[in-house]
Amino acid sequence: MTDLILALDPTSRDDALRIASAAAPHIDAIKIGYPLILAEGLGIAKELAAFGLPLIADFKVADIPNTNRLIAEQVFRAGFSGIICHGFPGSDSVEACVTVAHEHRGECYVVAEMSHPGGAEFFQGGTAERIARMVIDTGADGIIAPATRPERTRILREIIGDRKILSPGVGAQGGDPGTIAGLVDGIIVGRAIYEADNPAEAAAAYSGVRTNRN
Ligand code: NUP
Repeated sequence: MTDLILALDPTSRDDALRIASAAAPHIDAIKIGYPLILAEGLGIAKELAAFGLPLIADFKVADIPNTNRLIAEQVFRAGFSGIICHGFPGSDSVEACVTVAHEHRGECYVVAEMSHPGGAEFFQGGTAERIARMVIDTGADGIIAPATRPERTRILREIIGDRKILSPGVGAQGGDPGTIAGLVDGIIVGRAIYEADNPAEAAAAYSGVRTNRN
């Protein structure tokens, strides 16, 4: 089954809670990051965790191991169940996030290749593949790989085996849910749900991917 993960990037608490509430019956997890947290504060995490769904912190953490550890501890203390970090700072930095995540029975995902057009500039040419191998070596739970380039995500799947792939880029960035769903464990959808006239209906439509995992 492919999960549907709502990327909740509105910058007002009221909009975020209204949309999360409408979408909740149709989604498997919520992901928030800088837009909502910088606007409304870290306390929003506890309010969203109350929906009873996994809550992923998309901070793309990318610092030295000690700072990554300090950041990850705040993330899990705030009520998150998962964290996204970058791989390019090195395996020791990733390990710091993985260790804290697992101490809290949470998950750590590493960005292997980004979904926007510029994501092809630095992540391709072997980097994404190296990061995917690092996920195996560090015991991380999975990677973030692009729905906008299913052919790249297919290559990364061969490297990471049954570790998870969460895939942004569906909807607003042009990725097709039907094409990517069979390759990944979760699709991440933001604007196509939270900017829809009827977010519940949009979430229900994207939740069709749940039947598509090969
Ligand atoms: O490579 C990535 N692409 C991406 O869009 C890694 C991400 N974490 N994201 C995030 O996924 C992005 O920051 C946003 O929160 C979400 C996609 O949102 P949307 O394009 O569906 O609105």
